[in-house]
Amino acid sequence: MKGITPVVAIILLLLVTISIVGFAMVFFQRNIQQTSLGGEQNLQNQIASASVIFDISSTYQDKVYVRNIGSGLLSDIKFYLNNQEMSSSPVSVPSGTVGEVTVSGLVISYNKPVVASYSPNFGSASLITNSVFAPEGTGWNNPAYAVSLNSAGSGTNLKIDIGSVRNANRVRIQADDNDNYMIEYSTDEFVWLPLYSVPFASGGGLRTRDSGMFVPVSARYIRIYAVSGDGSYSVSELEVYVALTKGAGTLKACASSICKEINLDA
Ligand SMILES: [Ca+2]
Ligand SMILES: [Ca+2]
Repeated sequence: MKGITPVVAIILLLLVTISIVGFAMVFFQRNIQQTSLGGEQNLQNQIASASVIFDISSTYQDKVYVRNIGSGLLSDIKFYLNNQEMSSSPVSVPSGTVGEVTVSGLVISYNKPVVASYSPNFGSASLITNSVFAPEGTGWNNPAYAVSLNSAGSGTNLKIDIGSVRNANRVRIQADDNDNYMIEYSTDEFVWLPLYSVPFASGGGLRTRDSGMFVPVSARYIRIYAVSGDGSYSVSELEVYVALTKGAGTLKACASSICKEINLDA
């Protein structure tokens, strides 16, 4: 083969070598940059988490008190009750202070069995614990959302079994607007005590009423019946909230991958 002289071959070889070395240098440089960036990020994360030191000092009903014993501002905490995440109010606790956080959203009635003491004219009893509220103002007799209470009086009731005795401190109910209902609680299904007298509402159709916080009661069974109104009664949801008191289980708070737990039953 005559085409390529040794000199040209050497030049070609040199060019190939130079370009390989060049590519390799660019490649390694990028990797080194990425590695050092990653290292810096890790270090920053470590410093951030090292400055987050806190503990749960106490709880009351729906309030959690967290003490910031770290050097930085304590924010962005998540709360869990028995590993179920709760929603919570924004937190901003300066170093060396105790901050109050309101937690909510922990409903103990979801998907719990409901027994009707009668045969509903429309809807099914389980609709009141399926965690679905109708759009406000939905027709009172819409069977996709509401179950009828065929008449007034405690004998015509819907009864929820929470499954064990829990500390309830709030109920939220959606029911026909122009009626008064009674919610009662029991530990044994025999002795019933008043929990919340559901007031009349306005606006028409299914409307939500909220008891707000009350002093926790021990309850396993919750029942609702109509007291008075226009004779047309229905309920679409009944939420029972748990209080952060003895019997509630384990409360966990997590911030910057550090978690603290307290056993409320202890
Ligand atoms: Ca519902
Ligand atoms: Ca009504």
